Amino acid sequence: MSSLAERRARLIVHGETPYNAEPPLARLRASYRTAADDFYVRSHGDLPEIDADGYRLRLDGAIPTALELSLESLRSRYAEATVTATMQCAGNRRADMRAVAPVSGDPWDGGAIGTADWTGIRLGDVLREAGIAEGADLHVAFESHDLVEGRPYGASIPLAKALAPETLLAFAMNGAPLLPEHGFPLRAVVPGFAGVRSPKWLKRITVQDHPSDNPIQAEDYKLFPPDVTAETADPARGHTINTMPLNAVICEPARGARLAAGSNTVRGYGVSGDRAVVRVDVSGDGGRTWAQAALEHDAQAHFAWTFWTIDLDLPPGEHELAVRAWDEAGQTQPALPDDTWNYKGYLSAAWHRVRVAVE
Ligand SMILES: Nc1nc2c(c(=O)[nH]1)N[C@H]1C(S)=C(S)[C@@H](COP(=O)(O)O)O[C@H]1N2
Ligand SMILES: [Mo]
Repeated sequence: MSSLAERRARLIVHGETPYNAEPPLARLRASYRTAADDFYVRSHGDLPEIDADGYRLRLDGAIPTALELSLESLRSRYAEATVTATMQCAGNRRADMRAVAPVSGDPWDGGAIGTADWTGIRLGDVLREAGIAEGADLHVAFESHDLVEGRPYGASIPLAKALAPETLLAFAMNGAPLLPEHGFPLRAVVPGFAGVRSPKWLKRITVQDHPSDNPIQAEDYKLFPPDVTAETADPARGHTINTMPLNAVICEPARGARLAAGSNTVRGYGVSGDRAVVRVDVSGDGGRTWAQAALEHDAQAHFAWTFWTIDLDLPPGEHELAVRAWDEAGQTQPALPDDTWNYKGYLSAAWHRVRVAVE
């Protein structure tokens, strides 16, 4: 395994403590499954180092008997499952929103996203075996080993999503044990939901009748209207971000690239929390005219991104490339980041625009 310092050197680092970094977009687009050392890292506190031998996961709350599971007992008691899914931060593409008006948080470009084969066990298997009352209006709260401002990281998901077959307690990514920064030895993977609901370094899972009261759940990762500011925001009135919206990004060419006149290949990804991406339009003239890109999607992977490619014939001059995806409900993305601006810079999903110079 490479060292964290070596992996860090491959990424665009937004912050050292907490450690936050994303891959360059061309490298992200290089493979449908993102290599673990090219996968963005979003952390709110420290990166805990956990000894796998002494590790225990605790399950408690609204289940008949509390459980303590070692990694070994977890692996032997429940069937192994692998899900190919995209993980994406609710702050992905925040930099575009920051161009409209100031926003809080790291200025992520389009790289706070990645796709992997996640292997683990189904959270639903564990909850059902523990005797969960299916169909009850309950929440599954996670608590982790990292500390955020002195308190363990915590977040929750509704019981229905916890029981869904795609939701995992994962110990491996692309066939290898999780890297320390991605949650070793065990993390939740909640496909289709914002990354914040997939806690890393799991310590405890509690079934309860209310969402987690951890600040990460109760205060952060809420969507507010444009007239709300940091001073006026009432967290109780913000919308909890779970399912991620439709989005698309141009990964190549890079912003500001100098290209030769003629045919140029444009590549990127499209993604949607729980609907299929059915069409991707690409424009060479800032959105006045569009052509359809060829799509590449793993048919088995409902919760994974779609790669797209198109050759555009570009005459000499300055051009603005733009992309917008369409989902199976016939919905598409807003044209401008102004349309969905919010002071936290979440869910930035307007047409992605890249200016290039053609000679
Ligand atoms: N324990 C813990 N889990 C966490 C976080 C964290 O800071 N601590 N960050 C969350 C957020 S906001 C995201 S986007 C994903 C990122 O996962 P990754 O770093 O493996 O890409 O992890 C989530 N799980
Ligand atoms: Mo995130």
